[in-house]
Formats: sequence, C-alpha cells, structure tokens
Amino acid sequence: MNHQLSRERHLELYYFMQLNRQLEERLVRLFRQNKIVGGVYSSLGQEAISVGTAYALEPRDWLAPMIRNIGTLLVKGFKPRDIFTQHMAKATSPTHGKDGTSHFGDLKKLHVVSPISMLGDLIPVMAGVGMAGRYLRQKIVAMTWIGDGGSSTGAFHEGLNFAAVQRAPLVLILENNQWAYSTPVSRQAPLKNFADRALAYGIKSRVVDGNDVVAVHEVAKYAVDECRSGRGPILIEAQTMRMKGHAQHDPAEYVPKDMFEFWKARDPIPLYEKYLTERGLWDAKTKAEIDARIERELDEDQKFAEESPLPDPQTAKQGVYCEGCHTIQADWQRPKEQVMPPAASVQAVWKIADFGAAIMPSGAPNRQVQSESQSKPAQNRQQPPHQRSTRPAPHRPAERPPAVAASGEDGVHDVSEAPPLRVPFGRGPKDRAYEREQQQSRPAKHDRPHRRRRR
Ligand SMILES: Cc1ncc(C[n+]2csc(CCOP(=O)(O)OP(=O)(O)O)c2C)c(N)n1
Ligand SMILES: [Mg+2]
Repeated sequence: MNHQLSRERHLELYYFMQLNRQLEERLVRLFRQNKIVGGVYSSLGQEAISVGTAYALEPRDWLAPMIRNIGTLLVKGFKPRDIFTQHMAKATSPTHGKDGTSHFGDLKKLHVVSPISMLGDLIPVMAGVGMAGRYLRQKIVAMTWIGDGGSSTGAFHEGLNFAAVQRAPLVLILENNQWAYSTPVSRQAPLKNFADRALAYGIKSRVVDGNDVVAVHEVAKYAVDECRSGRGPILIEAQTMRMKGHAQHDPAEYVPKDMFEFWKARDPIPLYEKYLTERGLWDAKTKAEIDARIERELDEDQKFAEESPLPDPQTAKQGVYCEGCHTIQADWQRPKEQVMPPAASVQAVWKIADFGAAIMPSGAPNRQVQSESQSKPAQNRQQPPHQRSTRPAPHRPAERPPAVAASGEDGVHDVSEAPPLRVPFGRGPKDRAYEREQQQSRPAKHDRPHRRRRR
C-alpha cells in the first residue's frame, strides 16, 4: 500500500481509470454508429498513465493533454458529457461543436490548455505556462505528455532545451507505448530508455512502469514536488503498450499478436484491482458500487450528448476570432512593483569580453553538467549506430520494469548542480539564488563605491 495515499484516494484512482476505459469503449461504439465527428484515438491499456500523472496535480496547476489523454481531462475536472459532446461536435460541447476529439481546454477554471499538436509543440507552450506562473508567483506546475514518436521531433528538443535552460516548472511525461502509428520504438531512437533524452539537456529523468498506476502516481508526485520547489523540469518515461491501432481506422495488423498477448496480461486495470484486493482496500461490494456509479454517470451523459443538437449553421462564424470575448487577466500573486523599474533594474553583469566565450560567474567552480558521452575520452564514446545492438523490438523483457528506476549512470542528472541562472525577470532580482550569487561576486565592503540600497 502506498502510505501517502488514503483509501479514498486509492479508490478514486480506480474510479478514474475505469471511467476513462468505459467512456472510451462507448466512444468506439458511437464511432461505429457514425455518431462521432472526427476520430477516436484509444488509450486502451494506457489509462494508468493519464490518471496516475494528472492525479499528482493540484487545482492551481496546468496541463495540456494529447489525444490519448482523456483520463487527464477527467481527473482535472471535465465531465464525461464534455467528452461525449465534443466528439459528437454537438452545440453543447466545450467548443460549441466547432472542434472534435480532445481539442478543447479551459483557461479560466480548470487550467487546461487545448492540445495544439501531438508532436511536441505543447512542450514549449507548457514551459511558457510554467514560467508565466513563476513570474506571477503562483507556485504552479505545468504538465504535458509526448509519445515515443513525438520525442523525435524538433519541437520536442527545442522545447525541452528551452524548459531546461529556463528551469521551467514543467513535468513532461513521455508515453512510450512501443509504437508511433506503425513505426516501432526500435526504429524511433537508438536508446534503451527514452528517458535518456533528458541527458542532452542536463535535467532529471525517471523511468516507470506505465501500467502500474501507483508507481506512476508516485513518480509523478515526486516530479511535481520537485518542480514546485524550483528543481524542474523533469522528464518521466512511462513504459506501456498501445493496445489498439493509431485510431479507429487502423486495424494495427503490423503489430505481432504475441506482443498484444504479452501486454494484455499486464492490463493496468486488473493489475490495480488485484492490488486493491490484496491490500484489503476494497471488497466486491465497493467495486460493484463504483462500477455502478460509472455506468450511471455515463448513461446520463451519453444520453445528454445524443439528445443535444448540432450547432446552428448561423454560429459557424462566431468565436473564430476574439471579439472581446476573452478578458483573461493575469492572476498576479506578487506586487507588480517588484518586477518593474526601479525595483527590477539590474546592473549590467556581462562584460564585452565575455561574448563568444564560456561565461561563468566569477568565483564559481566550473561544474557544468556533462553528459556521459561528453565526459568520456573519444575512444570510449558510444559505438557508431550501425555497430550498436538494436533493441529486440518489439518485445519487452519478461519482467516488468522497476517501479521507479533512475535514469543515467549516477541515477540523477541534476541541474541544481549548475550555477544559478541570472534571469532578472521571472526568477526576479529578489530571487535568493540570484542574491547569493551577487553577494559572492561583490567586492569586499570597503572596496565598493557607496551605492543606494535598492528596494
Ligand atoms: C506534423 C504531423 N505529422 C503527422 C501527424 C499524424 N500523427 C499524429 S500522432 C502520430 C504518431 C505519434 O506517435 P507517438 O508520438 O508515439 O504517440 P502515440 O500515437 O503512440 O500516442 C502521427 C503520425 C500529425 N498529427 N502531425
Ligand atoms: Mg507511441
């Protein structure tokens, strides 16, 4: 039993995973009845990732889901009726029938950024959301997801690098479900763990069994706490399997049958049911009650969606461009005077001689984070790709991956080892690390010319 989770929270994890699964099963049926406008992208077998990760967030935190993250939307507070109506493009949907799938969000209340892409572009966006929260001193964490395939895009690398240098409070969940459409992971990257992509950016990473909801939640909670205390960003690779084709139109004939069988035996929901039973956290009656509640809620919301009208054609033009409908104001949690001159004015610290050379704060030891391959002599570096052993794709070893394994030789790659960033805005001139650094590099008192103390 996870001692940080109460019995109620354990049961809630089950509720959300089962709700996620049952809701998607209904969407598949509706799709076959031609009642869905657009696609249905199943997350069958991946529910523990969506639920376990989003469950680590607080209401003030922000998330941006991908198309396979319906579970995150449920955890964050959207109702099944939002998902039904949205997929059916009904006038009652969050986008009033103007968009489909999970392409909707809520910037005001639930703090959900509408997905703009499956392929990495949410990473810089959510890094920016996290940084904006820091600037406004909201103490928020931003979370988003990426696939094994999406982690090969430029946007992934640009976004993660940007988040890393800015120390953005960003938790990035890499869902390694073995496939990117019909491309297996062995053809995606010559890496044992996709979490190792974090090495290139000097940030922490973890690998977790994505079919174990408690392990997923535990590692996500750790990552959220780290980010909230300023030690982000963090990359978490959750290993799992996409149990259906890319979408409803794809029968996934390219997937070996025994691969499905291997992962079916590791279905996250029966695994978690067993976990709850073995630890005496529920009995058959409690399970039946939760299942009945799910059935009831889904019946009601599906009926609502099916009976809702399609949008009036007259409304097609409305809301395409903002006509004063968005009056979102920043929620300042700090006095604005702190980030405006004169308080925000800083002395120029860079010298012209610094340009083009490595810049270190005076007196600070050179402790820049080195990746393993950088720190080794040339002859010890990795073999060229054609000599590397490729992963025995698509099968996984018989044992489950360790619940929370650290990435990298020494386990943790910690940017907090590196000298603190000088960022006058955001971290702010009043930031403690910045002030410490300034004090250390300041000449002794009697050497300094008299200066008025800034407030
Ligand atoms: C620029 C662009 N190319 C292709 C697609 C179609 N597409 C969407 S998701 C996807 C595969 C993504 O694979 P992965 O990142 O592993 O996520 P998964 O589908 O496995 O969850 C593709 C090819 C797209 N949406 N945008
Ligand atoms: Mg994938």
